[in-house]
Amino acid sequence: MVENTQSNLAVTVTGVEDDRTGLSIPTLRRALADNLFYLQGKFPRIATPNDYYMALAYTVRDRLLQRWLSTIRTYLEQNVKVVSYLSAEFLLGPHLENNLINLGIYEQVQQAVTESGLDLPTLLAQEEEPGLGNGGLGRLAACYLESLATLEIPAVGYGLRYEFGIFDQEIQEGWQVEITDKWLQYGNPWEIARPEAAQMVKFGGHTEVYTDNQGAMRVNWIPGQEVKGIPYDTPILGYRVNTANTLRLWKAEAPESFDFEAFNLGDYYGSVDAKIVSENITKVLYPNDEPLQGKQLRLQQQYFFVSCALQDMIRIHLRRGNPIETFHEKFAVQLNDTHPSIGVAELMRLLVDEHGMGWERAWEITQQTFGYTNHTLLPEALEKWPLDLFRRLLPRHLEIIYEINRRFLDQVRIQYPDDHEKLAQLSLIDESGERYVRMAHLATVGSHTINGVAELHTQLLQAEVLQPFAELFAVGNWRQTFTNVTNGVTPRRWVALSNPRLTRLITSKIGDRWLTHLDDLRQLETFADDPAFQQEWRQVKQAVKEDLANRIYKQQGIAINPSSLFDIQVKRIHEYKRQHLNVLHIITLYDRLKQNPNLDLVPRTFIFGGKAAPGYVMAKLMIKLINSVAETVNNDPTVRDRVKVVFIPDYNVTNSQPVYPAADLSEQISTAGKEASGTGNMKFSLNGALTIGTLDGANVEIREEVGAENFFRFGLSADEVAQLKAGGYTPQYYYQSNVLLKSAIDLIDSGLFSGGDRELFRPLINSLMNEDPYLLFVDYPDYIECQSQVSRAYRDSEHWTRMSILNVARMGKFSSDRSIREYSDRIWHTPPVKVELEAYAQTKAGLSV
Ligand code: 26Q
Repeated sequence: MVENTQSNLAVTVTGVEDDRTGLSIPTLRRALADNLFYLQGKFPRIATPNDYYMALAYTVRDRLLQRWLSTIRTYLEQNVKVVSYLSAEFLLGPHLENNLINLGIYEQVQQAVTESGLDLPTLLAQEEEPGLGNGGLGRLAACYLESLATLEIPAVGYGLRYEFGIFDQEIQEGWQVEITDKWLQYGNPWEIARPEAAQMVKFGGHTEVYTDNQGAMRVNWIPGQEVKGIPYDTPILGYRVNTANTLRLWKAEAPESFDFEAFNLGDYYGSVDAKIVSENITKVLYPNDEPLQGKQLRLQQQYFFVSCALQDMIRIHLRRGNPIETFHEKFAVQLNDTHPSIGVAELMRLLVDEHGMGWERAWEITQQTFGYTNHTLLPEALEKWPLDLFRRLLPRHLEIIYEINRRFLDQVRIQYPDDHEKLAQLSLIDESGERYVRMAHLATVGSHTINGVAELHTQLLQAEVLQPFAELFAVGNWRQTFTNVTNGVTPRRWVALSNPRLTRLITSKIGDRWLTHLDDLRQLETFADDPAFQQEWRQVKQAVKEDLANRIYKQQGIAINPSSLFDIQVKRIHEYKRQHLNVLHIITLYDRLKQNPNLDLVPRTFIFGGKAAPGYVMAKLMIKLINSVAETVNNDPTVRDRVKVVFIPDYNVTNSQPVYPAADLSEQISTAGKEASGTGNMKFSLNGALTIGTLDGANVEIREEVGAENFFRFGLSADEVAQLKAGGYTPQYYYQSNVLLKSAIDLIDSGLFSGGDRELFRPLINSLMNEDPYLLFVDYPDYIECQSQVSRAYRDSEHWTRMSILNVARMGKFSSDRSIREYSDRIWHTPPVKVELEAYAQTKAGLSV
C-alpha cells in the first residue's frame, strides 16, 4: 500500500539495510534495542515505558533525517522562495504517531514493537505534547505547517521555545487549578539545537545619529541589554512525500560576554542575575488568549523571536548569494495575528540601519514581504502597547514607527484633506487618552495582503475593526488588499490519526486519495442511504463512543452510557463562546425531569472540556458552574442517567483526539459576530457529528456546504446582534418573559447547585441579569427549541445517520490543504518544490570528502 522509496535507499553497497534508515521489521527491532542501550543507557530490565518511548522516537527521527536534510539541501541548491510563518504559538500535539502515519510506516513499527514484547499505544501515550499555544490560533499554525509540507511548499515556522507551555489543568472541588507544564523534563527527542546559528537581540538603551563615510545620516542603536537566541529545529514531515520542513523555535540565553564583565568586576551573583533575566524571556507561554495590559515580558518575547527570525532569514538569503534587494522575492513572511507585527519595524531597521538601504526601497521590500492574518474582532483583544513601555524597550523601533506613520498619514491627507478624525482613526498611534502603539495598524500598513479567517469574519473586519483602512485602500493606489482565507484543519491528524476506524471505513469505499484530496469525500454521498453502509457507519460511531466512555471511566470514574447522545463542547472557556448557554439548557432539561420524572427524554451525555485563562475570573466560575451542575444532576436518582454531565480535565491536543470522533452533536454556539472562524467546528463535522450552531465564523460556510437541512442553526445573526445592541438591550425583560429561562436562572440563584450557597454564582448571574454582553437570554428560547429538534431527529436513527454521512461527505472545503493552497496561490506565490531523496550512503560519502 505504501510506497517506500527509503527502504531501497537504505540498502548500502554491501546489500545490508542501514540500521538508521532501514524500514524492515528486523531492522526496526534492532534500532529500537540499540537506541535503548546507547541513547537511554538502559537495558530492558530497568527500562521504563518512557525509555522505550524515547528509543522508538529516536528510531523514527533517524528515518526522518534523510528527508529533512534532502529538503534543506534542495531548497538551498534551487534558491527557492520560502514561506516564513511567524507565530508566537505552535500547538503541535504529539509527534510520534503523526510521523508514523506521514512516513507510512505505522504497520511496520507496530509489528516491530509487538515483536519486541511492547505495546505501541502504551509507548505513544508516554509522549509529552509540546503545548506551545493557547488554542485555535496555535493549533491552526500547526495544521498549516503540516499542510505546507504535504503540499511540498518550502516553508519554515518561526516561534518561541517556551520552557513551560500552556499549564496543565486539574479540577479540584470543581475549580480549575493550574499546574506548571514541564514538557522538557525528560528531554525532547524531536528537536535539534543549532547553537552555531544563534542570533543576538538588543533591548532598551538609546539611539544616536551619525554621519557615515558617504556623508549620509544614519542611526545607531546602543542597547541597554543583549540577549542571545538559540534556534531549536524540529522537522515537520508531509504526508507520504519527501518534504520535511523546519519549525525553528528560539530559546533565550545570556551572551557569555555579559556574564564575564560582571564576573571580572567580582560581581558573580550580579552576572548570574543577568543570565536569569535573559533566560526569562522564553520561560513561559502567556496563558491568555487575549492581550493583558502592558506586560513587558510579552512584548520582549514577541520582539525576541521576530528579530531572531528576520536576522536568520537575511543571513540565509545572503549566504545563498542573493542581493539584499531581492529579499521579498525569496521570503513570504506571514504574520499570525499581530503578535509578530513588530517585524514590520524590525525589517525596516535591519534594511535601513544594518544594511544601509534607503527608506523608500526598504519600505517597498517590507510591504512586499509581509502578509497579515487577523484572528479577532473583539475590540478588547486588539493588541496595543503603551508608548512609554515601547520606547523604553524598543527606542529605535518607536522612531521607525513614527516615520512610517508620518509618511502614511501624509498619503492619507491627500485622500482626506483636513479630515482630522480620519487621521486619528487611521494613525498607528492611539492618542485618545494614554498613548499606545496600535499593532493591527502597523501590521495592516506594513503588509501587501490582510486576510480574515472566514467569510463572515473578513466582511466584519472590513466593516468594523479595520473599516477605515478598507475604505482608504478602496480608492487611490495603495498596495494593500483585503481578502479571505477560510481556516482549515489537517485530515491526517484530525481523521487518520484520531479516528482510524472511520478512516478504514471511508477508505474501504472510496480508496485513500481523500486524505490528500479531501473533496473526494463527496463520493460518500452515494452511500448516504445505503442501509449496509449506514449500519457500518453507526457501528464505527458506537465503537468510538465506547472508547471515549472507557477512557472517561478510567480517568474520572464516571460511567456514561455509550448509547446516549454525546453532546460535546470543547474549546477555551470564554463568555463569548457561551458554555453557560449550554449549561442553561442542561438545567432546563433537569428542571423538566424534576417536574415530570417519567418524561420520555432522549438520553444525553454532555461533555465539556477547556482551559480558562488563570486571571479570567468569570471563565473560572463557568468551569465551577459546569462541575457543580454535573455533581447535582449526575447524583440525582430521579434523573436515572437520562442526563449526564462530564467535564474532561486538561483539554489539550492529546486529550482532544479521542473526543471529536465520539461526538454526535457539536456545540458551536458563540454569539454571532464574535468567533472569527472556529476550527473545532470543522474537526467535529469531519468526524460525523452534526452541529448545533449560530451563524458565526466558519459555521456559516459549514452550513452552506453540508446543507441547511443537515445543520441545526439557531440564534440571532451578526446583523441582528448589532441592531439589538444599538437599540439598547435589557436582559431582565427576556428573563421575565420566558418561564423556562427564569426557572433555570432561579435554580442557580437558589443555591441548588452550590450546596445552598447563594453567593457563589452571584457574579455570573449578575452579569447575565444586568449586562448579558453575549446575549444568552436573547438566544436562549431558540436554542432550547433547536435542542428539542435535535432530540427528535436523533430518534430517527436512519435519518440521523444519513445527515452524519452527508456532513462528512461535504466537508472537503475545510482541509488545511485548501487553505494553504489559497495562501500560496493568492498571497505568497510559492510554488511547490519536489524533493528527491538522496541515498544515505551517498550523503555519508559526501561527508568524508
Ligand atoms: C496577545 C498579546 C498578549 C498576550 C496574549 C495574546 C494572545 C494570545 C493568543 C491573543 C490571542 C491569542 C489567541 C487567539 C485565538 O486563538 N484566536 C482564534 O484563532 C482561531 C484560528 O484562526 C479562530 O478559529 C478562532 O475563532 C479565534 O478565536
